[in-house]
Amino acid sequence: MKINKTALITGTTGQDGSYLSELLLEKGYKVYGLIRRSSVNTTERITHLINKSNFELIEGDITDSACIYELISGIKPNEVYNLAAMSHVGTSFKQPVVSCTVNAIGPLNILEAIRQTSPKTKFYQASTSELFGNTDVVSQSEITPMKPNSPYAISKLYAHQLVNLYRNAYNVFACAGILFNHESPRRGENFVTKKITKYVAMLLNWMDLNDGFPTKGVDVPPLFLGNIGTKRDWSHAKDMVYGMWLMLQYNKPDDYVLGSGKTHSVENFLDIAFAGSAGLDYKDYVVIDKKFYRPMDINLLCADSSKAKRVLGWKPTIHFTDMIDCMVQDDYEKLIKCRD
Ligand code: NAP
Ligand code: F7E
Repeated sequence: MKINKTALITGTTGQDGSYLSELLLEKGYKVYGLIRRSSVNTTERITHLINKSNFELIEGDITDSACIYELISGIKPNEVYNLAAMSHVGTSFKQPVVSCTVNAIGPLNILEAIRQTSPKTKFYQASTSELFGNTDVVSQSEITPMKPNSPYAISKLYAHQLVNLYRNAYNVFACAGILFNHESPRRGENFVTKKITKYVAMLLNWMDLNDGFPTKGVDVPPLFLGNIGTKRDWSHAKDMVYGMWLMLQYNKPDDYVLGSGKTHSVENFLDIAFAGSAGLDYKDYVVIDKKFYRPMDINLLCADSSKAKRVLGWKPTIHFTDMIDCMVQDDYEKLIKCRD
């Protein structure tokens, strides 16, 4: 396949980075994936890409300005997608300095390297619906006032504002995708959706191997969760990475909200995963544990993606319940493989 563009993806080993790498490789890009040094293997989500000729992993860390400067001035990629982050909101309350360094200084390092050494490089920043905080606006769009209420969101607001600054002051083609929650079988283990689908898969596996239904605390441990009353706008990560790519293909840089426009509580998610996939009542298995509550949380998020639809032609294609089904199914298949 003819290679027509080069892209650098930070956060390649993460959920979105793995899907975006796949998408860009399919489109004929040469993809450079930034990977940070680790004492354990972090390439589980991209194992299937590692031997592809157009895919190259480069060791580095976005908090290291020297490393990022050398990388961007050396490759001068057509596009940079900054997906690297300390992405867990709950953890950001416990590690505020790390969250700030990675999520705010990281993108600053990248934008400065672009400005100084590769000004034609297009830049995508992973902004977030967390920027809105607890808002009175029913459906949040690009013009909704931002009231971030976690160290994660505050660090992301800094990066979001940088995108605006570099676009207006230096003419860098910089876009921010204000993405609402998105999930997939590749979702990180300590996000609420993945905790739930993994647990349901474990119950299904138990039922395959035993007669009847498992009893909490006897046959299986409970599922410990925090605040299940909050509401989120959930989409599939595959739809979202396509939207990221569309933003950088449009003829002018801008910010876009991406989300489904539908909101569900964590309790709804639980209901569908337990009843829909296993015919079980989540109340028989879930224990609320204050340990998973946050000092501040967002009660309700719901996207207004009409701009992305109108300008980019973007819309989500994977339905909420189908996404839950495929997450449970994937977790279940992983357990079946372990049986032999
Ligand atoms: P994720 O699965 O947690 O992936 C984060 C990635 O960042 C991992 O590859 C991680 O590497 C890497 N990383 C962390 N610190 C780094 C550093 N200092 N230098 C280089 N790489 C570093 O996150 P995700 O769900 O794919 O989300 C992608 C981006 O979108 C994040 O910026 C997130 O904040 C944002 N976002 C996500 C959502 C969502 O619902 N998923 C919604 C809105 C915005 P390791 O593998 O080594 O940990
Ligand atoms: O929490 C509640 C929790 O951690 C969702 C990130 O990708 O999306 C994500 O952030 C809700 C919250 O995602 C547990 O309190 C209850 O109200 O899955 P989450 P998040 O905080 O919405 C945004 C858009 C991002 O940008 C982030 O990077 O579920 N909840 N019980 C729980 N949450 C977790 N993690 N664990 C629980 O046991």
